[in-house]
Amino acid sequence: MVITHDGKNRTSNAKLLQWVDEIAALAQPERIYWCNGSEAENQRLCEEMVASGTFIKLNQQRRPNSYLARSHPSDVARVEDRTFICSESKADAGPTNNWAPPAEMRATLRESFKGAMCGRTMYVIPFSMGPIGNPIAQIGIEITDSPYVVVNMRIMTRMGTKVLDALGSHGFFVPCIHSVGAPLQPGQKDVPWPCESDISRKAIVHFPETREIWSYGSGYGGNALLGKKCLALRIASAIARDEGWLAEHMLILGLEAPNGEKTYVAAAFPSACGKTNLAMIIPPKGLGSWKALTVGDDIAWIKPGSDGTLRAINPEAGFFGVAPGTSYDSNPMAMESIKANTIFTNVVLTDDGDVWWEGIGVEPPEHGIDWQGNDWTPGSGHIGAHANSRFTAPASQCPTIDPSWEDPAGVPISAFIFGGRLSQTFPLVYQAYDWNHGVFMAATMGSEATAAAIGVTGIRRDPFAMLPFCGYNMADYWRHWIKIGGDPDFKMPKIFRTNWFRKDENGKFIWPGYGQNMRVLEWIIERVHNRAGALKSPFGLMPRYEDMNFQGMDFSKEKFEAITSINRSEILSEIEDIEGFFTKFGQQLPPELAIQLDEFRKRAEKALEM
Ligand code: O2Y
Ligand code: MN
Repeated sequence: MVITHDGKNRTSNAKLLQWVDEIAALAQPERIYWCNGSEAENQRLCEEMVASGTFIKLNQQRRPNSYLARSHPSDVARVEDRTFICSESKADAGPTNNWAPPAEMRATLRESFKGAMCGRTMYVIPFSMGPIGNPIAQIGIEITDSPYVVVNMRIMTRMGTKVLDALGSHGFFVPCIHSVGAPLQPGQKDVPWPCESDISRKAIVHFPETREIWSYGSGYGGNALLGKKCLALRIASAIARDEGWLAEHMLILGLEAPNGEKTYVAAAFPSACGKTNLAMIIPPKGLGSWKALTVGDDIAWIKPGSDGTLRAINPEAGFFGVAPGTSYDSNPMAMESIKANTIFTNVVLTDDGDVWWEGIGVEPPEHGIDWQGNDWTPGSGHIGAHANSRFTAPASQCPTIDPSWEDPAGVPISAFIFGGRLSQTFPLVYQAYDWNHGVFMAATMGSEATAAAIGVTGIRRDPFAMLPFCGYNMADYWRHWIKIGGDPDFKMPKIFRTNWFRKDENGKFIWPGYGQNMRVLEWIIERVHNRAGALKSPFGLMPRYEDMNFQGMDFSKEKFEAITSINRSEILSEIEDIEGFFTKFGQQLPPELAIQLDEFRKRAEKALEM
């Protein structure tokens, strides 16, 4: 076995050295390479991947220093069915996570990893989630046999030798072990995207008690870039519970009013609700000179500061965004962020060496190569870019990145916003009556399911947008939120719910969304600073027409009423549906949430008497 780069000599962390040796003995790589995170290393790996067929170098004039990768068609998204939380007790994983006994899972993983890296290089990636040295940051070490993972991790995290320096000889790190699960026999030719073809052997496994991650069989996204969903959410949520902070699936946005007052909000949405667009929102011209600044687009770590405010950091350093639908209309700042130094995965390659996807806002090329590597034309009868195709780009390239985005002290959060994609029942925006009501609003959020079999309202519940990302029992997670909010030393943010997606009787969206969402944010900010009016409703405190700023926008009172109206039978089905959802959690359900459901019912019944 050949060991290259001096990383091994750069750390005296005995635990790290022993662990790397142990994994190497198990996975049997041909070489071990300690990543230093340098530009030269990155260039070399990219060139090697061009040579091996994993990467296509894009036109350097159009997309400098950018590459396209095409995954295997079986390896295009996170594999939730094969994602496990292996706590000692099944109850600690809860009813919404897959669980397996840790000892049994360890035995399975050892079997899978035995010789899994034969013929490949084993990369050791030291990375930090959060700015290096930040007291909130967590160090992870990912061992992987995928160079694609290395170059993506270099964008998504702070990575390299400087992390080993920060780790020191006794520092704590989260061990993250990853293999694509495709060992090479002597003389066997590699493929551009190696991965385990048997889906039942793929496994993304978290051991929350020992803070370990093992991922086998997939090279894609959250399955393989282990700093993101695995560490920054599943493992970090368990650490946060134990240490009294919050690890959340939230964007962080700074909003500067025309008078210069700055307010930060954190927001959680299930997928397909325009979360990245909101994280990079451009306020509409008619509204006055508001400025919106991005701190993070996906994950927030939130800790009480010494003054009791909740302070948030973005633990990531890059964006791993969905390409389809991203355009200069929907998200100009994302488009600006991906002009260079970007890795694209599963989009269309144009004949002039650039990229294209459905919803990019420019005409499709007459001819291109689709995400599966086949000739493609607009008349081919199928989409060119995979629906989950991605771009990986440095957050620092976002023109509206907040000057405080790497501030070790984090930014003070004044409001939490939760949303969903719901075509009826739910008003545009409402505020929680108090903290526990806000936890209830977030615990019951979700989006409309395509198959209405989910419940009486057809809502697929995604509490706090954390359903696939909570590293422990969801009911205990709710209890943790209730506990944090009950601490008299903390100044708690106000809590809101939004729904941009309500439709009229003709099935048309009533609210235009995108930049106009800033008007909703403005009402939220005015509520935070106790300056805007609101009306009591069964859902919560809602704006009246006159409480929102529609200056420079043609939005009639009738439309406003249509988007905020409350329907008696719909609200009763919602209550019934929540009751069924809560039943899943049995005795573990925090009594505070049962009380909130009761209060909701009482408010609705009172409104129905009218
Ligand atoms: O498909 C994947 O592997 C990634 S999923 C993802 C990526 C970036 C941000 N959010 C998500 C998500 O599923 O919430
Ligand atoms: Mn996400």
